[in-house]
Amino acid sequence: MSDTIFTKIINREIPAEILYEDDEILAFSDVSPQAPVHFLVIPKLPIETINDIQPNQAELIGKMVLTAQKLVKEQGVAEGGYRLVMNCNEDGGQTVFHIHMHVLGGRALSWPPG
Ligand code: DGP
Repeated sequence: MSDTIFTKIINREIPAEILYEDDEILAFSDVSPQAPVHFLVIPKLPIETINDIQPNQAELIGKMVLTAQKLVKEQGVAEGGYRLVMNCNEDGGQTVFHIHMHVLGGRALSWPPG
């Protein structure tokens, strides 16, 4: 798999507003925010799509959710509510082929999506 823009963010080759980092996970603000709070949680491991997640990566995916949970508290939107979104492939609207969880909050979000 060729590097995506997210590998460049992990490697600090391009700047991003980093909110959290450990050995396996990175979280940073989305460059094109769709809500007052909009950040991305990614694994450092470059898994292309949700379709490519393996059973032995279940803990890693769980850590993405727990990272989102920690950060929404810090950002003050945990109680008001928020949304976690993972887009997959063309119909899902995926544009960066390194899995990522969008975390959106800070306003009422419409449902269903368009
Ligand atoms: P998706 O459409 O689900 O693949 O979302 C990709 C998101 O990545 C999109 O909301 C914009 C964000 N994004 C793309 N390029 C960059 C970048 O260079 N920096 C940051 N911070 N976010 C980016």
